[in-house]
Amino acid sequence: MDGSTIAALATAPAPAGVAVIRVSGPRARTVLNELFRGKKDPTAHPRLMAFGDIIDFEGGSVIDTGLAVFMPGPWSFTGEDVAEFQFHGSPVLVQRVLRSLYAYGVLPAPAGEFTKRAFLNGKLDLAQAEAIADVINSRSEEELRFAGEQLKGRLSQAVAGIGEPLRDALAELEAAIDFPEEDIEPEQIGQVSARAEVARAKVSQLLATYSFGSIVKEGVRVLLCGPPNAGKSSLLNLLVGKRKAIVSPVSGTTRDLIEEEASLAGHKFVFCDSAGIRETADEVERIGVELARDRVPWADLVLLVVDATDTEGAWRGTLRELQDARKKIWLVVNKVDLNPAAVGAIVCDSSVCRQNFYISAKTGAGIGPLLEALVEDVAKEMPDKGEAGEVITNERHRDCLRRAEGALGAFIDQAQGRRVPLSILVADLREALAALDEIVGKTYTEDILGRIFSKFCVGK
Ligand SMILES: Nc1nc2c(ncn2[C@@H]2O[C@H](COP(=O)(O)OP(=O)(O)O)[C@@H](O)[C@H]2O)c(=O)[nH]1
Ligand SMILES: [Mg+2]
Repeated sequence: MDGSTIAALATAPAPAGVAVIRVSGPRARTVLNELFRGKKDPTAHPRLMAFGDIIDFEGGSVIDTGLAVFMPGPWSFTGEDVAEFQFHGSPVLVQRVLRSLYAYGVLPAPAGEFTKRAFLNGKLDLAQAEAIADVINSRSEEELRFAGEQLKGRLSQAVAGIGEPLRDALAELEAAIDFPEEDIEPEQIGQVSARAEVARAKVSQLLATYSFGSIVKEGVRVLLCGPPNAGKSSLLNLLVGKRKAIVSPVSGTTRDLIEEEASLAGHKFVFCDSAGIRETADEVERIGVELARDRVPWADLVLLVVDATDTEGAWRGTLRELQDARKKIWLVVNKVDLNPAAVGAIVCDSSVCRQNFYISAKTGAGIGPLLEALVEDVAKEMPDKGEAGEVITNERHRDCLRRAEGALGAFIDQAQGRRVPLSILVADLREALAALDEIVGKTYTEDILGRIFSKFCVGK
């Protein structure tokens, strides 16, 4: 921190009932003295709202009437002196108040700067700071629940619980290096190794929650794939409940990838429509087909949409491609209104496609079972609502845990035969701990902080 005083709009930048501007830093107190005039002096009554006029620093006119509050550090969110103004939520007023603050010498707060200062002042750890962004950005109940738990420190405690026994073990081994004349007993190594085993198992357990965690956060990714004109775009529109993709009898209409989020029974899904896969001379369509192929690895589930009137089975080639990519595939036979005989006749072996559906995107027939199956499929992966343990939803955390897992594995391997010098053993243990410490920010670099906080919104 550079001792600067910063300000930003904390509420959304749009007309609203109220706007909140937050100021943090050593000059927050004098900001209130100079730019707020009320019956009561907010700095004399910390944490109590005062009513009065917000003053323009240049010219001294009244910008608006509103509320001001002073929260002295270190008992504030950032740990610094904080002032907040509440006034009428007009973007024009917001600009005027901010301009006045800047004229007074307060600096515009970069994205995430308030939370970054809170972290640097020890008000919360790094995983909790990240959880604030997750809480703000959560778009489903499920997502909010996990972000809330992380904000309360649940993940941090779990990580600390894994690290503490290792820290003690490391201290013992380091002591043995410092006094090489007191040779370390093999039993002692064995004990440390046992502790490392326990830690590694817990790390693996946490890592295993990531696939589920990312589904909660990112949504289940469903790719609609298949020959041109099968009805992929029609189905996408039905799934997301709006006209998102162009539907047309002209085959090869969809060229771009069309992505749309939808919530089904409280679970987040991302559906992606793509160009029909076929050989084509049309340059633009060919690029579309390429995009569709490149999108396959992205998908958690591929809906292979085929036309009920297509008796040639031209889609079987695409199916083989998907199989090679080891994807979870469901066959969706569309347009059964045109060819009811296709029901049960056009099939995909259950060893290849997990499920077969027969629908009409035109009449809506068969859509219900497809939607139910989608929801059921995610619900299967959800832990019990009541006792969800710690869940990893953040890629950075996964990366740290993977490194910890690797280092612990190396330590355990090496310790077994005691084939390597103690100093190398100790290095592995240190690395594992450092990786765990990174999760909560016990160790960090400016680079890591930059990456995390730049994703925040301004004013948080
Ligand atoms: N009869 C009938 N026509 C359909 C059905 N689904 C789509 N279509 C028509 O098939 C054509 C191609 O549909 P579209 O969704 O653009 O297919 P895409 O190329 O796979 O995206 C359009 O004319 C649609 O109106 C269906 O279930 N029944
Ligand atoms: Mg289309």
